Amino acid sequence: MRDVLPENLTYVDGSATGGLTYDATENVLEAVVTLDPASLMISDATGDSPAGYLPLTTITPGLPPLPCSAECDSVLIDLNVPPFFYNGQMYTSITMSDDGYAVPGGTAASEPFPEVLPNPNEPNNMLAPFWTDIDMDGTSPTDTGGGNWYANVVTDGVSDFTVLEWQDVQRFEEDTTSFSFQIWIEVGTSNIWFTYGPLTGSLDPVVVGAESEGGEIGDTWYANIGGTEEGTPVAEGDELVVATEPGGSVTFTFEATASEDISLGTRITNVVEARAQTMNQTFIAFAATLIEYSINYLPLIFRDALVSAPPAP
Ligand SMILES: [Ca+2]
Ligand SMILES: [Ca+2]
Ligand SMILES: [Ca+2]
Repeated sequence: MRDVLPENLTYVDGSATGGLTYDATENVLEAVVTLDPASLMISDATGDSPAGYLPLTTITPGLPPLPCSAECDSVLIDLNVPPFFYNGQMYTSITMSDDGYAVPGGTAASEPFPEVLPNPNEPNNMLAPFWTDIDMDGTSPTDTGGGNWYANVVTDGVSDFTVLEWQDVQRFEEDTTSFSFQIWIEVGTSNIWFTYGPLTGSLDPVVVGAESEGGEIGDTWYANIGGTEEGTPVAEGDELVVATEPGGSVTFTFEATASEDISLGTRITNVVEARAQTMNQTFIAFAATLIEYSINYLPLIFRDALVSAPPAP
């Protein structure tokens, strides 16, 4: 962080806080600080999710599946949902992909081939309980594949949850497979879980993970790509929690005095440059202060006005 003081300001000695130091020769305030990175982690939450895997059609008998295309493969569906938070941001929409992931805030990117997360390749901001090439039951009478997707808002009487579900879905061209899993999002919070029902078939390939909006941070709970595995394979009954922590912050303050000859109506603009060493990016911020009044200090004259109490008799 670097702040070259405007010429008509004078730094007040000793007033800088937050790790700022003042260099009088250049009239500049500078600080280099290390902030806690933001984090996004998936952990075991077996027994701690709202209801584990609970088919939406069990909660609401007769609930229709979400609409789909003739093939119901390589499809995205945009859903408006009650507000929730993910990685420090509020969202009121989410896009589901047939391929076992969802994207808070939406995406136009459909990607059947899973990659270890995080990954800056599109799609980003992924919540991926079971990313693999899924082929569901489409509207065409000759369509291959199987299974359906559902979404609903359910309540346990205390909290409301947006639940996204892939039910008995097949992997593309593997008609003996059947996978059931859900994303649970507690409305108005950042509480997000992945829950798993029956998973029949090979886990190759599949990625279970989550990542941030730019794909910079994230976590992979399990990946199996061409038989190369990392993490713990998911199984029926598993419950995972996706936890995000926003990054650290720092506040700098200092005082400065405007020079005496500054005229009313002058706007003092202070420009601050902040650079993130890891991102190779520079951010500029500025504050403009309008001088609207001036005060003339009158000399104060102290007189010897203390009156001594008369001595005790
Ligand atoms: Ca299909
Ligand atoms: Ca990505
Ligand atoms: Ca697919």
